[in-house]
Amino acid sequence: MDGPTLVERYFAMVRMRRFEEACLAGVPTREIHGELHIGIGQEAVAAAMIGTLRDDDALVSTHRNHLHALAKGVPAQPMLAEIYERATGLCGGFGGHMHLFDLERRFSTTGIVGSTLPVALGHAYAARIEGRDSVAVGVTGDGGANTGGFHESLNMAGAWRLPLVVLIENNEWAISVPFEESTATPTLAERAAAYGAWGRRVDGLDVEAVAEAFGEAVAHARAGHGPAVLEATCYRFRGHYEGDLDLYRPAGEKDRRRQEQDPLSLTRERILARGAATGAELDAGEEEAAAAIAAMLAAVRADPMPDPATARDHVFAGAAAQKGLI
Ligand SMILES: Cc1ncc(C[n+]2csc(CCOP(=O)(O)OP(=O)(O)O)c2C)c(N)n1
Repeated sequence: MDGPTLVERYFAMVRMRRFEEACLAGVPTREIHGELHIGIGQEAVAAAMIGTLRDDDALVSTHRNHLHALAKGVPAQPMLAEIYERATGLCGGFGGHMHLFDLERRFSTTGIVGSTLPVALGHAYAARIEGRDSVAVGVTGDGGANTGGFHESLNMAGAWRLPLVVLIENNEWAISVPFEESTATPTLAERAAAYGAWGRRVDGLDVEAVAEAFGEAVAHARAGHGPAVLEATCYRFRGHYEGDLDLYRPAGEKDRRRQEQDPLSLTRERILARGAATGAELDAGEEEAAAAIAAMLAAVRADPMPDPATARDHVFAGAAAQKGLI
């Protein structure tokens, strides 16, 4: 398969995990306000996107967005600074964790469940109007797949053959609502048929399987064959948000999943079984990733907070224009 090697994808997953642990450090210290949604356990899905998307492809993500941003190539330090609400952040510290935005890489997020897909649809339509062969990826959870925006976007993309790739991270839970109680069919991928879309379900813990399927979905959309729906099954290891008591899932189930189905451990085992790297090489790379993220966190913590006097500059278009900001 073209693109990054398994070892490279593994280290991307390790960096993602260390990055999110660095975010977790800001919750008890109250450096991060509001809800923080972490994707620990879902790294394989994001790491599988690396190497397939171009800067001119759009990626629109959800409230659980850090891993997707890293996969799209959004620089980690300004991202961490944005999550830590610093002036050096991607959006000057005014957006925070749920509103990451990178114009250059066409990456954006929304905290409104289900609204990633209409936004991605807009990017897909823009590519059509501008005659570009870019695709637009809209990420949603299994809960978001049950919103009107999911169906309306796929219907329009199907009817107009727009290059929309819908990536569903089916982590089995929408806050406290289990997947099988809210969905009539055993899979979400089978909905693709209703929209004339390419559709497939894949094991979202298997980074190589997701990379292969994602590559196929993007190629389908880029070739002008219309939308694609890729459902990646996975499991969220932490509560819905930091602060969630998470009493709706049996503790035993969570512990077992963490032990047996951690995508990082599974990928590491595969690398060792194949002899693609030695344990010592992996240990060294892991230590390097941990040190790099620790240094990044220390740097971000030393960064200034935004100047409160500029707060309104980002609220009203008139004020922003007057100051030459837009
Ligand atoms: C329109 C809207 N309704 C409700 C919410 C509250 N809410 C935030 S996340 C969430 C569940 C999302 O579940 P899912 O799409 O499966 O994503 P996951 O959190 O599992 O990644 C809900 C209901 C919201 N943010 N927006």
